[in-house]
Amino acid sequence: MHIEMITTHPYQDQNPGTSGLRKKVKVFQQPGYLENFVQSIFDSLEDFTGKTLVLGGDGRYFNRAAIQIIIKIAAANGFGELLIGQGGLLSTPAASHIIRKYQAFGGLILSASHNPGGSEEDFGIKYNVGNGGPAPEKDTAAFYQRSQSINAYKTIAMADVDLDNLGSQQIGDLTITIIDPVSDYAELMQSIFDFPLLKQSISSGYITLLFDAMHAITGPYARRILVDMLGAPAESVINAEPLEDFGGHHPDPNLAHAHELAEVMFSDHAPTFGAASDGDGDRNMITGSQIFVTPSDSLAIMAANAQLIPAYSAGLSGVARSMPTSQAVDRVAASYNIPCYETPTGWKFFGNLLDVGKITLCGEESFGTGSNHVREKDGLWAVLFWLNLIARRRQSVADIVHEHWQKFGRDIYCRHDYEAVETPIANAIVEHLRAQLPTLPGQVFGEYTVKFADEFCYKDSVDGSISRNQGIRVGFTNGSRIVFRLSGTGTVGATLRIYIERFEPDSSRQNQDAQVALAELIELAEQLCEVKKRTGRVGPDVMT
Ligand code: VG1
Ligand code: CO
Repeated sequence: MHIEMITTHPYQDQNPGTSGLRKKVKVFQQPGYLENFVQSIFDSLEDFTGKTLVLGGDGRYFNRAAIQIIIKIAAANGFGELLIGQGGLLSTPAASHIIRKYQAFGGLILSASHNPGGSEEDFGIKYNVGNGGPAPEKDTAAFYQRSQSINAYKTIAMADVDLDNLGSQQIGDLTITIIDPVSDYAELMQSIFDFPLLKQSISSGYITLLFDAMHAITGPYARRILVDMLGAPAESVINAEPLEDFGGHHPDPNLAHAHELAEVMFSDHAPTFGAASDGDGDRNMITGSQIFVTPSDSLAIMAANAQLIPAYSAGLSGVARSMPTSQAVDRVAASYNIPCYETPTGWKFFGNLLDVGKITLCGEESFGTGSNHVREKDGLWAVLFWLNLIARRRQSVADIVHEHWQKFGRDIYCRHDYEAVETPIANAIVEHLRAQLPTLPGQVFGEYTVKFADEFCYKDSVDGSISRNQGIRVGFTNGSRIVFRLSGTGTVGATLRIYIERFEPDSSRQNQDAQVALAELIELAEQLCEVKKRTGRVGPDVMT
């Protein structure tokens, strides 16, 4: 194997965000761009000679080309084995599981998640460490630092690898194995959930379901698990063929983007259960006939019912949620007397808590839930969790949700996103909010009195690391909250996210529409941040 050193010049914009480096495909196609970033990662890691690297992505445009480039760089850098999903495909949770199961050194996951794909759209790359989870901030900071001064990368001259046929081949000291992307993951799901019960519930017609794979990675996973293993009719999985451009849509599982599913679920021929996942398979949207379950509620309901699921029958050690996620799960944790941790946005902050067993379940308001079975959020896992719940409780999704609210109260919740805001305007909004923080506590706005106003700073209770500036919080004396933060996954301008919640303990008032119930807080959020005033916009681009 002849190793070549290729001279390169650094790019200054390779700072990973909430979940890896995400840019337009055209940016990644610049000479040496992908190569630099991959070499910067390898330069920052130690002692991986002869070890295993997992490689796969969500199948979007540039996935295959990127994998061929990475194979050669990994070979030149001395890895001993590459495990690559057939066709270059691996969902994010499956990649996490494969890293763990085969005790790999780490993995590279190619995805821009829910962002659109295609030659003019987005691409992304993320490094996951040996526990199967996203690299912690100290690592991503090191990758970025290295990328700013890199002047050469290592590669080898070799023919492209056939990604479509299963099996191993040897290139010098490197073994390259093409693996089935689904089977290890399907086996894991079988070990967590009650498959015989699910099969019986589905084949008897007690549960009817519709799963929208949004032409993204979960198509093959959903077909194998829901159709082949659990006996759902083939037409229960729609948009199951992964496409490089996701059929021209955003593979983003919310009511706006998964509208095909939403229409069916709110029609008079809705099945019992409907769900969707995103580009890389780590997000989930849960619906039932005539009902949408907010991700924050979904997390709380999962926590409250975990003991009905075989893998969690012994109970939960603790739970965690990202800071902007509603406090619904906190109420469950308090009633079960287990700890509840509040972490910054992004799955990497759950890793330590899961590793040391402080938590079993965790989730985010952004359609992400997961557990200690892997170190990523997991879309199909959440789907199976809900199916298992419905089968065990023999109740509709709506009944499960309403009963939960009656017992714990409802945290009425919404998120408003203002996308592609000019960066200077977005930064000015944050500065403006920051400047108000010291004067807000004690101020009264209608029925809301500010209890605290701060910028979230997280101290990891396992390794003591500190992450500052993780979003601006305004909390009120009645438990309501408004949170503002800038997205770390976008590729155009800045996205301002506004998260709003209010607790409603009175069951006669729990069935209100969230936008109506939160109208006063939504207005107050505008008063505080002035996003409409400063951008001239009339409303958010996306509401979830
Ligand atoms: C968003 C979500 C965050 C999630 C992240 C990655 O980040 O808010 O909760 O962990 O996406 O999800 P941000 O910084 O844009 O708010 V995924 O499915 O893109 O890997
Ligand atoms: Co995703």
